[in-house]
Amino acid sequence: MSIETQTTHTGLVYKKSTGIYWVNAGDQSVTCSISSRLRKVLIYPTAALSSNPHRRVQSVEDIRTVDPVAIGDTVNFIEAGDGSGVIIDVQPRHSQLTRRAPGPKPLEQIVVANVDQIVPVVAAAQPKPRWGMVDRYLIGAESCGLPAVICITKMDALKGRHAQELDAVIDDYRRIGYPVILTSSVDGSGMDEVRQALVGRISVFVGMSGVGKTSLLNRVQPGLGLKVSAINLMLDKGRHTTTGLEMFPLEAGGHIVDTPGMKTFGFWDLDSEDIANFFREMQPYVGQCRFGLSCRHDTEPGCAIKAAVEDGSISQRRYQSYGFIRDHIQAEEK
Ligand SMILES: Nc1nc2c(ncn2[C@@H]2O[C@H](COP(=O)(O)OP(=O)(O)OP(=O)(O)O)[C@@H](O)[C@H]2O)c(=O)[nH]1
Ligand SMILES: [Mg+2]
Ligand SMILES: [Zn+2]
Repeated sequence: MSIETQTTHTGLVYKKSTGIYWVNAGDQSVTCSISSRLRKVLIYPTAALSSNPHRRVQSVEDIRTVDPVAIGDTVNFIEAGDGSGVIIDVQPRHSQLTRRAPGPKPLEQIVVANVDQIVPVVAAAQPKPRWGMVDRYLIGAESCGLPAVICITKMDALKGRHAQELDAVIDDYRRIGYPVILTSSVDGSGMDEVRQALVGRISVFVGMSGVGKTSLLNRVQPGLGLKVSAINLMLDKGRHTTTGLEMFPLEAGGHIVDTPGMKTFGFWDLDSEDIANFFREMQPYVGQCRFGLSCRHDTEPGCAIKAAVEDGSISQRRYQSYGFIRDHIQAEEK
């Protein structure tokens, strides 16, 4: 039977691994591949495929890194009848969290589609917090127009002077309007607050390997029984227990996407001069500097953002983080 004469179904992509997509359609789960037509159309929507054979070959090569179908997508698919199917279409997204796919080629990767909020997860200790990564996720959220809630895990493992350092950073984030939830999957603290923040929404957990994303999800939604494992404390690094992305329904309503730990979070389509716009406390000062929009907010005289750092309206730490990320992107642009 040809594709045109078969009935199409609609469902939600809730899990995927290379080339395979698990689609939930009502009461059934269908394992799908994607049609090659869909790949080409989505990768190069404006390319005339038949008139440019070289480009066509190129697009097929690229598909391994840029996937046209993401977790959270609503898709139309054709069923083969044995629990498998072929995705032929992706419905328009209301949001997406994107990043630059890891690797040398500049390619976009959609981490998750139709998500309502981003939840950067960071451990209070073991591994020690990397706030620069949290700032990167927040830039990702701001640039995609999505709200973020910061979750700090392993509060039970926090000791001594680190507790004071942590308090100061938490204050920074709360002051600029990001909710911060303190949790422990060992003693269960903060779980009601996390559940409340997640209810009725589609959220995605992002963070380095070993910070406790999956443990938190297991505790928030008992019964999932997801695999977690001890991190290597000698190296103070995680070791990637979660390997694929998957979306889980929450009993109270809403969904969580658990992701494997990310070593980096590269930006897609952001220039170094855009970055201050996505530090929400800096954004109101953009354009107010003596050199206007060409100010890098670095050593220029009359910089409105630096003045705000000096009078305490913008935190030193966030300003340093801004400079570091801006310079990093600028180095990549060269
Ligand atoms: N002390 C303490 N340990 C925790 C807590 N949450 C998680 N852990 C431990 O941290 C380790 C890593 O937890 P995971 O939940 O697998 O971390 P993950 O962020 O999902 O890691 P990836 O899947 O690799 O990205 C495990 O040994 C957990 O038992 C916590 O709240 N307190
Ligand atoms: Mg995990
Ligand atoms: Zn400036």
